[in-house]
Amino acid sequence: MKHLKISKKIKKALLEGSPVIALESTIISHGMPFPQNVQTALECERIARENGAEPATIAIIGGKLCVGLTQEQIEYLGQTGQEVQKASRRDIPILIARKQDGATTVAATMILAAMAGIRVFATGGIGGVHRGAQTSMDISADLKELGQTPVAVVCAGAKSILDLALTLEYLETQGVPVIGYGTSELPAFYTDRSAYKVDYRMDSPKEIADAIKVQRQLGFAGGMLITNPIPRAYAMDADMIDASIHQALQEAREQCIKGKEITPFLLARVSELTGGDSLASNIQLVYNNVALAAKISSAL
Ligand code: PSU
Ligand code: MN
Repeated sequence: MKHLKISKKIKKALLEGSPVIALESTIISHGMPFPQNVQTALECERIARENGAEPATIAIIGGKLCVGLTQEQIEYLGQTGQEVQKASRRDIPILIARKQDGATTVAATMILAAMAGIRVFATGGIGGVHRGAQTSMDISADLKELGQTPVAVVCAGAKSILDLALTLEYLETQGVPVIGYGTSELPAFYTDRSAYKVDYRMDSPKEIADAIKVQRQLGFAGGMLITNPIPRAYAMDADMIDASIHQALQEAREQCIKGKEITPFLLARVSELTGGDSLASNIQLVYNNVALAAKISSAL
């Protein structure tokens, strides 16, 4: 494909059929502050390798769909932060035509991963159905992508800045299986449990890999959502995090923050309101997801 640029290492791993996982870049530019964003992104790559998979961090650089970034490119995205465009499905053709840069969301990263032939992807949290979507219609393009692009996404469940019940309903409509790794309760990102149930509990990377294989054999278009609870030691107190989320949501309403700005705004505010505790948890749950994705990819 003309616009696709796969790094040498990733190309080699894919040709040999060895494990590769995708990593997104909006989490670097918009999901965490500098310099923790760069440190986390580089540590994710190390953890992937330690667990047997080659990491392909994905972004759009100078209009090229880059699968596998250099350390310099990761540092550039981290330092530039929110000045880099947050790129979802709709933005890809425009950024290519204009030869611009874009940090890819879960949706856009899935698209580029699928183009390259990567089937497993690790992130922190996915976008979902926002609270109040009944009137705002704010439903992340990540969910529709999960219904149409064959990549399994490992995340820590959905944050309660979202409406978890509506997010699960939407995924059901899109035909996306929601798997709980070692749990039958949907993890809620900062906490390892919620009042909601996943569709299926699976207890080993092999069991998940087998389900992915069957999904491919059937030729189904969509992916799968694997929810991996944050390790207990890093989980936050549910009441304390909920209070911060409520306050951040209130401020977003007062300041009329909407569209693609809302998720980065809420993440940053919750981190400030928890004195950085939520950022520390966020980093740890991402590491945990990268390790699981690498094991699933190896089992494939
Ligand atoms: N949730 C997080 N961290 C993130 C994001 C979500 O905890 O960095 C990012 C991901 O890139 C996700 C995007 O794909 O936000 C969703 O944005 P939106 O809600 O605008 O679709
Ligand atoms: Mn949105």
